[in-house]
Amino acid sequence: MRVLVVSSNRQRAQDTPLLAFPSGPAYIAGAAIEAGHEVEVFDACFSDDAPGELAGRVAAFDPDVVAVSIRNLSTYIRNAYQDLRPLFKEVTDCLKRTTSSPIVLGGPGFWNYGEELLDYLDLDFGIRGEGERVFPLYLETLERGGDVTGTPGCVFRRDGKTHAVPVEPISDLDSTAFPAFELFDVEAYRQLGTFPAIFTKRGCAFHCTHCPRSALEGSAYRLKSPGRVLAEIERARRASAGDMFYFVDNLFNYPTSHAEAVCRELVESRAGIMWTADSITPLGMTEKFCRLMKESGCAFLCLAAEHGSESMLKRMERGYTPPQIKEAAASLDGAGITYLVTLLLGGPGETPETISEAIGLVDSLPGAPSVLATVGIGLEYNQAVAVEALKEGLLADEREIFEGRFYFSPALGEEYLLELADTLKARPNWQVRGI
Ligand code: B12
Ligand code: SF4
Repeated sequence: MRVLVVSSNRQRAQDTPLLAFPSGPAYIAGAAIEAGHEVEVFDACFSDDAPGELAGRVAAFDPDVVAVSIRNLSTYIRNAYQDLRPLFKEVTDCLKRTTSSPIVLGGPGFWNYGEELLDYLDLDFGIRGEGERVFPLYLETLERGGDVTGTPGCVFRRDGKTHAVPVEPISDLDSTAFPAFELFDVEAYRQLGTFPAIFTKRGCAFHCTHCPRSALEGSAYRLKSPGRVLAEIERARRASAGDMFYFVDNLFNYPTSHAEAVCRELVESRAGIMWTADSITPLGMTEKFCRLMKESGCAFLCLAAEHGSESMLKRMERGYTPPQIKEAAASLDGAGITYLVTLLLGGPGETPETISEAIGLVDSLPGAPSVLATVGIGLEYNQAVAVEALKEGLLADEREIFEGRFYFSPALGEEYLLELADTLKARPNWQVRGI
């Protein structure tokens, strides 16, 4: 079948210091190619007239099915809030006008908000979860005229009701298809400062109160073998994806033994690539391990400290203490790895005192790291902070979350937040978002 994969994300460098590569679309495009389909992609990110160009592409390619990947629903930054859903709607409305072929939704945004997105976009079908297996399965069912509503992870509307089939996580990630990075303009992304994104595992063993990942992906790790990670990188390089990669695991360095094995594979095979990762937990960051990361090509890392106050780290269920953040920073600095520290301030329990503790901790870190501080927690489904917001009466109904809502600790008044913004923005190396 002719399959058009649309990457609908249009957040560019001017909107975010953290630009994303369309790796979800690349993985599902790779899976469809491996299953024998003819695949083209449309990447809305670099288009000034996405609906116009998409209409042209649909006319030229005449797809039998269109897969639309939906990433983040908003910027998740209170003072730079942008609701991205109308941009997705522009894309899907254009498809509805230009083709009668089925439209299937998927991607991280759809994973958590499938039902709401079908209603918002007025569409009838999408698939939650990892697409490498289920997307080809869906295509095969569609091709033989079978019932696609049995597809694992699918959400569909029928007779005025929405139905959801449970997600089936992929247990053997090594057996999945390689991502088709060659279908994307890797160079354009590189110029905006981001790189082909590869993941070495799925799942997360932590349950941080601001994050839905373990609820969605499961808390058991599903690992790619180091050999498979290397093969993915080599395949991507042959397809001109360049020599710089972004590991996009929830936490690249946890479990540490797996990250070590991946790094050793890169060293022993003399892969000669450079890489960075989002994100790194302070846990297990010995200097020996940091040296191994450096030797394997690590160019730069994002140390996701998220706080520096002992009580807040506990409350956020981060699983480490301020001294462990300091040790990790010392190891990175000792190994000569440049790093950025992230902070996530303003959650339940936050006070001006705990914020001072966080600033004090960051000030004490070696290597003068850059700091990216986000103030205010973007609420999400499957997130403990949202449950707290409901309890505190800050949300009347959970469904408000789909409209974009934030949590700010009631102990931080607007006046204090304005002052905080002035103080933090005046600091060299700090980027402050949310206030
Ligand atoms: C790494 C990462 C980043 C990196 C990206 C680096 C890079 N070079 O790409 C950085 C730090 C830059 C980043 C930034 C942001 N991110 Co981010 N990021 C992630 C993370 C951890 C992994 C994303 C990834 O690449 N995964 C690997 C790919 C292969 O997986 P995937 O995209 O999910 O695709 C799979 C499935 O979704 C599915 N699929 C995808 N498309 C389709 C389509 C169809 C039809 C089907 C059937 C299936 C399917 O199959 C794919 C293969 O398994 C996710 C969390 C997570 N674990 O998913 C958050 C996540 C995507 N980010 C999120 C957010 C909020 C942001 C920011 C807005 C943060 C901010 N405030 O700045 C920005 C937005 C940036 C932008 N749009 O440009 C949220 C989005 C929440 C939402 N529902 O809206 C997520 C989901 C985290 C969370 N809270 O759960 N991010
Ligand atoms: S924030 Fe990171 S470590 Fe914490 S639960 Fe989410 S993915 Fe896991």
